[in-house]
Amino acid sequence: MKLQRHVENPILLPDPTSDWEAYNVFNPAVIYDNGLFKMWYRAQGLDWVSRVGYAVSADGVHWNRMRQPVLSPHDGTDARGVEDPRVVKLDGVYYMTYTAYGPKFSGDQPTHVGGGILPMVARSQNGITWERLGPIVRGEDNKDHVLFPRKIGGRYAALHRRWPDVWLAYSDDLVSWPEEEMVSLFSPRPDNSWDHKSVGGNGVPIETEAGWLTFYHGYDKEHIYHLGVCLLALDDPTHVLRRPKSSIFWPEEIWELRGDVPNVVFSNANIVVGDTVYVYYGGADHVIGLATCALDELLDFVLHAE
Ligand code: BMA
Repeated sequence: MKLQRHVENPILLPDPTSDWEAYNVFNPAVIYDNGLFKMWYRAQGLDWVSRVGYAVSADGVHWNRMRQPVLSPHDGTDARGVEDPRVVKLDGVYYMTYTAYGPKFSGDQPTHVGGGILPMVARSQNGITWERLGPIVRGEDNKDHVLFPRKIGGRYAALHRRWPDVWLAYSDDLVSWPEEEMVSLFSPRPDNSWDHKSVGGNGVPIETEAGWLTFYHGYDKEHIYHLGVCLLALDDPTHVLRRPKSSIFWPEEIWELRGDVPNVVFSNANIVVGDTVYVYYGGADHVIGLATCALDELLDFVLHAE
């Protein structure tokens, strides 16, 4: 099982005429909303600070982008950038999870704890103006957080990456995420496999009858990023039902092997349109690609592969 690259890849490139997205565009969130593909993507320009740009498309391949970013650093906690958006629409409201990158903070005090990142949640009525709700947790190396597309047991749920594992967290209001309820789901695999060194969640988990079809990324000791899938129980996603050993995507094209960071395919979006899964990803932290597969083939793989 392997995702198929789109023939028009890469589908979004940096814009040399724009100061904020001149160098890199990568790691986009995408949703399919009222017949329109909507993309929020990470961009870096002349100051190397990450911002989030916005683009729309009728076919998921050709995009019209806004001239200005829709999310930019706003205070000391994200002075070095807002990174890796993941977006879901819940009850008519857009929610974005993204990584705020700033100086190293613990609580309100600069410190050496936590790598200087905060796993943030924001909300928007129109996808363009965003209100920040705050981080899931503070003072630790935590990112790759993504909301489930509906409440589970009456509560909001999110995957997050508390290094080196993928974890689950619950919340009543998307602001408070009780520590007592945080649970580790899975770890890097203890052999020489593709996800041996690090793992993290990708796009919004896909609800199927068999469980939450969940994309994740990992890398090995050579630091080559792969994408894989697992299946989490619908009512209790802390229960990992299946986690096939082989990955389903890895860098092969020149723009995935070489760019700003080599050997990276990094996805924040795996959406289902019709019977097809569209996986959007950053290639080498530099450009954006699209790869697809049939949903039923992927389900067959996650259910039956070794
Ligand atoms: C991760 C994230 C991604 C990036 C990847 C490879 O830690 O920061 O944004 O694509 O590294 O550089």
